[in-house]
Amino acid sequence: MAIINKGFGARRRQHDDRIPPGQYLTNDFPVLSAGPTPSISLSEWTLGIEVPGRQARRWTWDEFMALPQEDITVDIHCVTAWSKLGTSWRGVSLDVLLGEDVDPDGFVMAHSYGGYTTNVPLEDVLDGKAWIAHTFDGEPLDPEHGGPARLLIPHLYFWKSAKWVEHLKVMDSDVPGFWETNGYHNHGDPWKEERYW
Ligand SMILES: Nc1nc2c(c(=O)[nH]1)N[C@H]1C(S)=C(S)[C@@H](COP(=O)(O)O)O[C@H]1N2
Ligand SMILES: [Mo]
Repeated sequence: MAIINKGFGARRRQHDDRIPPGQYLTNDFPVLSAGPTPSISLSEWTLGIEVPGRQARRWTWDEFMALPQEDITVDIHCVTAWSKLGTSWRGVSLDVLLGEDVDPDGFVMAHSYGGYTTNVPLEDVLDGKAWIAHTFDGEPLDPEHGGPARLLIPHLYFWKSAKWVEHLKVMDSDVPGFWETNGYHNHGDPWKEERYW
């Protein structure tokens, strides 16, 4: 009886309506990196933002941590088909970092320490949809998972959530990033299964 109930429960969980099509649930936190994990000390870490027509901005770790912080609990979805529900993070909203007067018609290229890049439309990172996260599950973000800080765009496949983010460049036109030039979809909405070209 117990076994039947357990099996039923597991099956029900796989059909959770928080899991996008073609995804399976995992409770692990797999590490997926295209290269080695860069080691960045907090004293050398900075985060830059470039917006056309504005002077470039750069925050040190202390300045970044002094910005308004948010606690975020979200589901995340990797294109390799794992989804993880209810992950909890702390970080700074891109609304704070980009400012209110940014033209939402643009695009953003995230540049990481180590050279990784990924592109997203600005509208996918404004209005409470994206953060630079430095804490996972109440602990400083592991280097393997992008520490000191990573982009978090939970409503897109997780390759858009650049680990070890170093600067964000706002652009008037769209330019593909690392995976987007290597066969991944330009946008990456898991609910539309925008996986590969
Ligand atoms: N800088 C950088 N960011 C990255 C990657 C990477 O290789 N380098 N991999 C991406 C991919 S494909 C995924 S699925 C997630 C994996 O994040 P995780 O290792 O914390 O699970 O990070 C994304 N961000
Ligand atoms: Mo991925």
